[in-house]
Amino acid sequence: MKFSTKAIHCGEEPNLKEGGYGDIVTPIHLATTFARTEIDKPTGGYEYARTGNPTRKALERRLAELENAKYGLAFASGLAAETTLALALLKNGDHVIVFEDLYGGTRRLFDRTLANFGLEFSYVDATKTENVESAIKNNTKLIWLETPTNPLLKLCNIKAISKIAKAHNLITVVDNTFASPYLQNPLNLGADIVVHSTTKYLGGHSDVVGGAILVSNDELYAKLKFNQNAIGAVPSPFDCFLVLRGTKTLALRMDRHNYNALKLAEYLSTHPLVEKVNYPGLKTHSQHTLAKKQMTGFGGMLSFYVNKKVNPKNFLGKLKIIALAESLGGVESLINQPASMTHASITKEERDRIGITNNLLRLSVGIEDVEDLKEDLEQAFQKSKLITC
Ligand code: P1T
Repeated sequence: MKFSTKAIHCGEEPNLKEGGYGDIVTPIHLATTFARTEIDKPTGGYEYARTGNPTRKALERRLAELENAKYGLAFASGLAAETTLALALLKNGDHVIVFEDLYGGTRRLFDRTLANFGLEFSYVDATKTENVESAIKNNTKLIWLETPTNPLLKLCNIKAISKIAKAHNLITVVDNTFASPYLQNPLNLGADIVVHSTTKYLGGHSDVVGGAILVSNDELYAKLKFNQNAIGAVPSPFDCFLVLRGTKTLALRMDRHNYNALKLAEYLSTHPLVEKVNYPGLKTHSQHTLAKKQMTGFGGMLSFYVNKKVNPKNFLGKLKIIALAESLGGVESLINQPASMTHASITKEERDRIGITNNLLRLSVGIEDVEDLKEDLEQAFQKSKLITC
């Protein structure tokens, strides 16, 4: 079955058997508990809704299919998924190698919460595979990658890094939120685990917060599944329904996100008020060849540095269609200043070192008419241009 068909049908086949209603969409099962006729025979396999419920099961099966995984696990947020993963697979004294450019909230979770439990994190520039290999220590257990990264749209070579990880018996995790499973499937490239913030492209409409873990290894799954229930950071049935609904149009939406983002990246890259554009679809992107190899499209996210002739704060205030807001991956275009918003929890020194400066703006390109988006950006540039004599 091809992606678009799987995205509509997998996980919610209508129940046409005796007693079923043939619902074409999965019902929102609100029951917190499930009655049984005998003590050791849960009806339909469900006992208590934190442990599992039919709406969540439908979502978990669908997400697993979309990532070519054997198993799917849904969570209350992307960070809930990440926390559960870390607590399930790591213990006091373990070391994790992390791609240094990544969502600020993930870094905050690692440095300010999980580090208190004796986990050690090293941040490396994983655009160069050899940097990952040379960071491996005796206590390294896991490699954490985001690709493309948030907010600089850098890539790392999933296949090459996963190969190194396997040789050292390490687990490779890829946060695939920016690409979505439509554009990239890390498990096919050798990664062990995929993480998603389903709040973004999978939900797609900025109306639900959620997360997911996709995995094929039985042993890793057993630990993750146990901790999904033990920790309990699970999504509500209504939230599962919203993400399930979102996935049905993922392929259509991503095609438009790709198209619009490339158009805007091209427009911005020749703009006299723009210093640099980060978008893997541009031929000038230093990893364009890798992007073509490991992705089937370049996605809806881009970031750019405005030059000294524009005050970024004024520019953001002049936009009319594109909303100034955190988050990404919805049908509507959103813009943000990572240094003061999504990545504010990283120290200024570290932000400057990585390249997250005040003139960096991140654009989540929506699926509106791209001409309207271009006009919106242009009028904001003109109104925020500093007049120099
Ligand atoms: O917000 P939440 O569903 O908990 O997901 C966290 C998360 C994980 N991974 C990536 C790559 C992310 O971008 C995020 C959340 N990011 C934003 C809210 C943002 O505006 O970048």
